[in-house]
Amino acid sequence: MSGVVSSDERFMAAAIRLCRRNLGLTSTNPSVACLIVKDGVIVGSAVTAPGGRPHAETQALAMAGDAARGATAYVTLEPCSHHGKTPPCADALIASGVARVVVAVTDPDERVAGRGLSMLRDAGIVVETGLLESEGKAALAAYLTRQTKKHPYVTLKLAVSADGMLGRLGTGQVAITGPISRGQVHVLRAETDAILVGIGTALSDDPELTCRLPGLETRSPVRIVLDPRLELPPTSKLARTALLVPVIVVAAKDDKDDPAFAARQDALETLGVEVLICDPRRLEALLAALATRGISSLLVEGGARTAQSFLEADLVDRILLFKGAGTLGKDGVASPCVSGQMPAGFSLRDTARYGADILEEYERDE
Ligand code: AOF
Ligand code: ZN
Repeated sequence: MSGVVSSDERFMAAAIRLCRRNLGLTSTNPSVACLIVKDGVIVGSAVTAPGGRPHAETQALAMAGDAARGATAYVTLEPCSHHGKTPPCADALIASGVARVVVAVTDPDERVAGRGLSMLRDAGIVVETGLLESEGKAALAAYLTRQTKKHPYVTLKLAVSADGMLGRLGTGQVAITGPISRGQVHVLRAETDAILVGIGTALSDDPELTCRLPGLETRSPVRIVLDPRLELPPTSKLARTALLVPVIVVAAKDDKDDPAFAARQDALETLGVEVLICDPRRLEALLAALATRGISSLLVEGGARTAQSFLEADLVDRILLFKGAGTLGKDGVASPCVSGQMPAGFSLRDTARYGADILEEYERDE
């Protein structure tokens, strides 16, 4: 490798970084970024607006104004060609007079799927695609997975002690990682549409599962509890905050003949909790149901049994292993996977150090 980075790569890398800003905010729409560059200077830049519209290109072109004429547009996803809630971005790019469009990833949406690129080419614009494609795909993973597989992109997050434990039986939350790692987990929550735990974790830890970083409090994901027998107490933090940040409890059966079940359901629903009847052992069906509600990314945060069941069902796309420096000893609950012994089919993509902790990021092989 020469080590020389072209200016095209630098601008596309900047666009990919920018598009991450609205991850988790654009509903079923991907968070796309567009830079308009004229004579080496960025004259317009934008990311898909919260809610999904306007799209990135029209905003960046509006910022560039006349300077767009003869410029290059860098877009992380192929510009759209369809008349949806907004007119096609390909038409807006053509009308602006840009000379060249560089794209990272083509759009699998069947209304687009290459048509955006051919509209631009037919109008005489130079079009290049596939620049920093794997980085672009990583940023768009949630959207691409929902579009192509009809289920959310699943990230399994595990905080593991140096002796391979996730926590201690019956002692509630145990600090395994430090404050920098915990901040990173809250960023992850902000970027993700939904977060999921099993009822065991909900009962023992009474977690909130919200994003509590200053300024990002409004970006908490939908909170989901796998709760076959509907045991989540109405007094739990999750139930008590359900009107502020949505909570979905997934129960195995709608047992109308069981008055106790019906009473528990009633109590939770009164608090604003949604009870979704879907057998939690059929995770694939649950993920399909979540995707149809527009959930494109899911963060599985525990505990050991829930992690194990997602791994056994082969439904995990990415594993984030936060490794703490301390040990928990013999009363620990063992993690289903530890560094150096990851499930087959996953490869290490990245590592980072957060204070005394190490994060290892594994991705499912294509
Ligand atoms: C772009 N730029 O910034 C985004 C795009 O429901 P609509 O009309 O907003 O269309 C949604 C589709 O638009 C979505 O599936 C994807 O194909 C594209 N998203 N396209 O040109 C953008 N967010
Ligand atoms: Zn568009």
